[in-house]
Amino acid sequence: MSKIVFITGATSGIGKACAEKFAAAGYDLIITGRRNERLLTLKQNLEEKFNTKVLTLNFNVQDKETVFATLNNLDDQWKKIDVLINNAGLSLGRDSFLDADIEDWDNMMQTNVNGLLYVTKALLPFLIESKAHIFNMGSIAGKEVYENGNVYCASKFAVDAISRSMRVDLLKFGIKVTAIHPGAVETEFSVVRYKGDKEKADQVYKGLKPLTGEDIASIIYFTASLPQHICINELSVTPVQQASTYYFHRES
Ligand code: NDP
Ligand code: 8X3
Repeated sequence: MSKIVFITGATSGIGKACAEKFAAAGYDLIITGRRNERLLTLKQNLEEKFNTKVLTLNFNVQDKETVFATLNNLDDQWKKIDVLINNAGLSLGRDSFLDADIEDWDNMMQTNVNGLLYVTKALLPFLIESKAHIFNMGSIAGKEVYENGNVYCASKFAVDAISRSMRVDLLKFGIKVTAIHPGAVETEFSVVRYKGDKEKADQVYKGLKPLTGEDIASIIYFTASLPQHICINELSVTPVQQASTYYFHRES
């Protein structure tokens, strides 16, 4: 029987790259996101290319009732989840405390923190049963704050704290918990953050060779493939031209 990976936010960027990586390695997949057409296209491509089984679940991770209703009703064949990748997340705006939009703050906290909690809590009986490996997508923004990063940073500090707590509370079940803390990864992240302003988004990666979703997917796959007795608790990973959320060595 193939192993099963459950990936939130698989419609783009890191989550999509994880889906491709794990499918290529023979996993069956449960992929989620709000953009259903993208999920269906990805399912079709992965099934054709890798002859793997893919279940798509189309929900907003903020929607507690739907998350629990959907995940509590998973068909038996999909319950033995070996790897959960809590990846869905976003940043909205890069404004000071004074100027930031409170709706953006709510959206980030409800997605990056509440969404991750809902999905994990709903799946927990299955994860315990299969001694799963949980990956939580943090950020270097969850390790140090930067100017105008305020609530995005707070949401990722929360992911860091939640990952540590999960590791302690789930220790007795043999569950592994790995927090991944990337620096600059070129995905749709900055286009979302700057609300479609592609020019502003491109500036984030100017003069840099940023990480790709595939880079992070390879790291996650490697970490998930280690022997059962080894757990990498957390990984901080940046492009070689980035030392922190603030220090970059850009080529002009
Ligand atoms: P993308 O914008 O490319 O992908 C984000 C994914 O999250 C999409 O699949 C999106 O799917 C999903 N998502 C967002 N909001 C929701 C929601 N409310 N419900 C369900 N799914 C949602 O960005 P990345 O791949 O870069 O981001 C993935 C994770 O990595 C995020 O948690 C981000 O914070 C983190 N990260 C990114 C870094 C970067 O530089 N790119 C660096 C550090 C961390 P859909 O819109 O279809 O719902
Ligand atoms: C994304 C990395 O530095 O843009 O989490 O916040 S950063």
